[in-house]
Amino acid sequence: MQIGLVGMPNSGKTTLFELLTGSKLASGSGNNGEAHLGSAIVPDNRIGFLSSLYKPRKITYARINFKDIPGVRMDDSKNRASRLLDEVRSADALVQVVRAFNSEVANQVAGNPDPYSELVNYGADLILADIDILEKRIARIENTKKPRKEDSEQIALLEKLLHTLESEKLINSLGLTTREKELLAGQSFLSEKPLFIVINIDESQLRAGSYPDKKKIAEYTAQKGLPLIEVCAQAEYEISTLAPDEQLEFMQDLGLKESGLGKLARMAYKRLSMISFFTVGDDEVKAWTLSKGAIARQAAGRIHTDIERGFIRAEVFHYDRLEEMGSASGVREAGHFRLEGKEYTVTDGDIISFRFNV
Ligand SMILES: Nc1nc2c(ncn2[C@@H]2O[C@H](COP(=O)(O)OP(=O)(O)O)[C@@H](O)[C@H]2O)c(=O)[nH]1
Ligand SMILES: [Mg+2]
Repeated sequence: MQIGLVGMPNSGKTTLFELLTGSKLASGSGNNGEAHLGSAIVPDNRIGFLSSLYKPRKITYARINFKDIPGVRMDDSKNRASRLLDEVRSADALVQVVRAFNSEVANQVAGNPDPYSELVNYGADLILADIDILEKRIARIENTKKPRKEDSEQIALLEKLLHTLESEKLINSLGLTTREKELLAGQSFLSEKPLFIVINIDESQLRAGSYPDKKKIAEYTAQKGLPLIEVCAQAEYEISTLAPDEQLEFMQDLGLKESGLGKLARMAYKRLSMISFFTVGDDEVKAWTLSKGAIARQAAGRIHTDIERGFIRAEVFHYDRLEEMGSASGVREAGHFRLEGKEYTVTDGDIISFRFNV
C-alpha cells in the first residue's frame, strides 16, 4: 500500500512528506527532482498502554508508505511529465495537497493562493487523463481483428466510465461491481484511486479558523464524496523538530488537538478499510496493518509465511478487554480469551498470538 502526495507545485507536498515521514530532503530537491519514498508511523494510543503493561525491549508502530510526487510544471519536458504521471499511476491512493497558505516564496512563484481552483483543476486533470486512455482503449477494441466474446461487455463498461467522466465525476464515485472490476483487471485509472484532500493552511488561517473559499471547498468535497482535512504543514514541521515536551505546548498554543499525521492516518484507515492488530510480549509490542475482513491465516502471513503455512490456531483477546481488566490474566479469568481457527475474521484491536508448526 502506497499513498501518493500529489498536487500543484508549491502546494507544500514536500513539506508535508517531511512532516509525515520525519525525513529531511535536500532543499529544492522536491520540485526539480524525482519522486521520493518514505514511511510514516500510524499514531496509536493503544501502543502506549500496551507498552506500559508489557515493558517490551522494542516498540513498533504500524506504518503507512508515502510517495512525494512533484507536480508537473509548464516547462517540464514531455519525458519528465510522463515519468511523473507513471508515479501517480503506480500509487494505490492519492492525497491532493492544496495550497491555502500565504508564503512569500510560494506567492511569488505561483501567485496568491486560489485553493478552490487548485482543487477543482486537479480533479479535472485526472478526468482528462482517464478520458484519453478510455477513448484509446475503446477504439482499440472496436478495431481489433480478433474479437473476443466479452468485447461487447467490455465496451459497454468502458463507455459507462467515459460517460461518468464526461459528466465531471470521478470513477471512484461509481462503486464498481465485482464483475466490473474483473472486466477491468489490470487497467488502472487515475480517478478510480481513492482520493483524499489536504488543505494546507498557515498559522493565521488556523487561528482564524478560516481560509479563502473554505465553504465552497467543503461543499465541493462533500458533493464528490472526497474526505477533507486541514493541515498546517510548515508550522507542524517546525514543531516536530522541537523536544517532545515543547511539542505538546506549541501544539496546544496553536489549538491543534491532533497532529496532521494523526488526521491523515485516521482518514486513510477509514477510507481504505484498514485495521490494526497487535502482537505483544516482553521482547516486542507491535502493531500490524491488515485489510478489513482479513482472516487469521492472512494475519499470520503478515508476520511470516512460515506462521501462515504452519498455522494451528490463534489465541485472541481484544485490546478493549485488556484495558478494562488491566492484565492478560484478568482477561483470561473473565473468559474473554479465545482460541480461533484460520478462518477467523480479525477485528481492529485484536491482540493475537499464533500457534504454528514449522
Ligand atoms: N507558510 C507556509 N508555508 C509553507 C507551508 N507548506 C509549504 N510552505 C512553503 O511553500 C513552499 C513550497 O513548499 P514545498 O513543500 O516545496 O511544495 P511542493 O512543491 O508542493 O513540494 C516552500 O517555501 C515552503 O516552505 C505551510 O503550511 N505554510
Ligand atoms: Mg516538492
